[in-house]
Parts: sequence; C-alpha cells; structure tokens
Amino acid sequence: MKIIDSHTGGEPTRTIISGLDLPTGAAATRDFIANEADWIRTTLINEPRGFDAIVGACLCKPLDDSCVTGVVFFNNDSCLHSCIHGTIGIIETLAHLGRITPGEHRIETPIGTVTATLAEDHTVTVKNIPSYRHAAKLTVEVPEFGPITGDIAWGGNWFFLISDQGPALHSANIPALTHFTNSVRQALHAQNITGANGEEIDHIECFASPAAGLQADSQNFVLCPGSAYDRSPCGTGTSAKLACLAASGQLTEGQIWRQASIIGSIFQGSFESLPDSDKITPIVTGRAFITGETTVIIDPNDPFKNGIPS
Ligand code: PYC
Repeated sequence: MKIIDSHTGGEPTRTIISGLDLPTGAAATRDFIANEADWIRTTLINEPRGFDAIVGACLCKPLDDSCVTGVVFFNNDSCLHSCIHGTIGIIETLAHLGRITPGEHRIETPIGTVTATLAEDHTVTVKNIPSYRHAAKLTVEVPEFGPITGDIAWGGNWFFLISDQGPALHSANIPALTHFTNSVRQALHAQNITGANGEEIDHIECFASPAAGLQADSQNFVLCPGSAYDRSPCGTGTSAKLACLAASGQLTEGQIWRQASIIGSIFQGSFESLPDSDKITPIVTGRAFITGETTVIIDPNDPFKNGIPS
C-alpha cells in the first residue's frame, strides 16, 4: 500500500493512493471499510504508524465518471461523512502525483459530490454539498459547566456551534477545551439532542473573536469524533458556520468570512444561496502541503501490524 501525507492548515491527511482492492463508488467503499475492512483505518491511523489527529483518505474508483476520484475519509474513531481539509489535501496529493493540473475537479464522497478548484498558487477552493442550520439557540445542560447554548448545523458533518462560552480560545487551553467540548457532546447524546433523522452530533465547535494579529473574522476550536481537535479551521465546520451566519442574516451571499483555527491557520469562506431553499452552498478555500511519501509494510509477524487497538 502506498500513502502520501499532507497537512492542510496543520491538520494531517494520509491519502492511500494504491495497493487496495476496493469496490467501485465512494459509498460502497465506505460500507466496505466500515463493515468489512476496518483494519485499513486502524493500520494507518492508530499508533505506531499514526496518531490521533490524522484523517485518512482512501481514494477509490468513482461511480460517476465525471469525478476525478472517489474518496472515503476516516479518523481514529470511524469513517467520517466528509472532510474538507482532507479534500484540499487529496487535491494537492493528486497534483503532486501529476494526476491533475490546475482547474476544476469533481470528487465523489459517500454523501455527494464536491467540486474542488486547484489554482496555480496551489490554493484549493471547495464547493461543498448543501449545508444548513437545523436548530438555533438550543440550550443543553452540561454537567460541571451548566447551561450551554448553541446552534445545530450540517456542513457535511453534524456540528453543535457554541459562541463565547467555555474556556477561552487559546492554545494553552487545548486540554480544557477538549474536556469542555467532550462534556457538551456527551450531554447532547445523553439528552437525545441530534441532527436531522436522529443523526449523532459528533463534532463540537467553539467560536470567539480572533487572537490579536490574526487576519480573521473568528477563531474556532473543533472537537472531532475520537476526541482529537482539528488543527485546521475544519472545512465542514466552517461550512456549518457559514450556514448559521446565512440563516441569521449576519453574512450575505458572496461576502468573505475568514475562519481561523485554534493554532491560527485560516480558511476563507463564502456561500452561494440555493433557489427556493433555506440551504446554502458553502465555498471554502485553503491550501495543503505534502509532507511525505511512504510504502506501508505490514509484517504478518508484527503483533501491532494493524495498529494498537484503541
Ligand atoms: O476539514 O471538514 C474538515 C474536517 C473534518 C474533520 C477534520 N477536518
């Protein structure tokens, strides 16, 4: 198996580019990994090869021939619905391999097709799937922290978005923010507060004004399923934020929103309205850098050949 590592705004993506026998189509590949081949995920993400923050991207043959690739993302917990920092990472990876040149490319994911435009300067602009605010100003009682109010939104994953509550947003507080957001996620789960169709809200996103010197409108901290935090501003999380800003009239179509992450990396966002719909199409721009190319060796005698179980 061959992999290429990259990072987008500090958040790693580990892309499998060859060596697996996979079904055709992103949805079928997601089902295959989730139900029959979880070893692919644990081998690449768990220690000793990986670490908690890595998002894996398994490229596959798309069902839709107009797509340059299909992809399934996964992390230290499970398969993800989608991942935009990872989409930016795979576009940079395909360019590095010479498989694509600057221009527009369609990518099939298990939840729909996104369009990614690679620019000459290697920035990548992703047009995400339709996103929306599902609930506004919902208060949840969080043990140890009391009532916490936030919005629920879909941006390709389910998010609970909290503004100006909990620990202050700076990197020294990452352990405290992780504890706070994990407590919120557990409280949502315990109180049966979900996304549409009972779907679990597995990403928690805190917002505050950006730290001094950051050229951004907002700074965030994003807890991912599996409890690692996103080093990037989280593209699906930025999409969820754009949906909330659009729903509350705080951002208009085409207006730029600069979202900084907890480590200060920035995604630029905007949205297009969808006719006769309360959903929007989020547009997120960022850039990725290649950090390595590896042949994965799986020694049958290695007791941890498929990763240390977590
Ligand atoms: O950028 O969408 C994203 C993402 C999801 C989880 C980690 N990053």
